Amino acid sequence: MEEAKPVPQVGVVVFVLKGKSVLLGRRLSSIGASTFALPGGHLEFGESFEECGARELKEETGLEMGKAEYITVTNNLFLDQPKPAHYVTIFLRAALADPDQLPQNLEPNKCDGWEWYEWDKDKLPQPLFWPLDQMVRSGFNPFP
Ligand code: 8DG
Ligand code: MG
Ligand code: MG
Repeated sequence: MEEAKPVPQVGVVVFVLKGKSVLLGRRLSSIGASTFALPGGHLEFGESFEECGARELKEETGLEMGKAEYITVTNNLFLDQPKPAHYVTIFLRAALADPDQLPQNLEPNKCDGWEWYEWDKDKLPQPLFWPLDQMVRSGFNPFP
């Protein structure tokens, strides 16, 4: 049987803000393996961006998302991958429902672990997942 023609997918990712820091984890998934990225995943049928962000954050870190808002969208081509991909990625920023809650690594096959990193281009971990790296290089700041 012929393989289905690839189509763009929608990713929703969350800048979880705590003080001056954001939550990042080193990816183990094939796209962007070993680079630091935000929690997030695929928008499911019928979900709002906020519902998706909250669900992915909970599934991946156990954290309860607090108040969230849309900040930007990017068009990301991963055409040089063994399985080429195209993501329209929605970025949210959110606070934690409980600022004292600690992140857990609930999907250890997909992520090396979650840590808070100060949003300062010289203090962020390297290498960043390239969509995030591009945003940092362009001077993007997720804080309101
Ligand atoms: P799921 O099965 O839980 O829905 O998916 P996932 O395994 O959690 O998906 P993901 O790769 O973490 O996220 C989906 C896509 O979103 C990812 O392949 C590419 C895009 N994406 C970006 N930037 C970022 C980012 O900073 N973090 C994450 N997690 N995904 C990102 O363009
Ligand atoms: Mg996920
Ligand atoms: Mg994910």
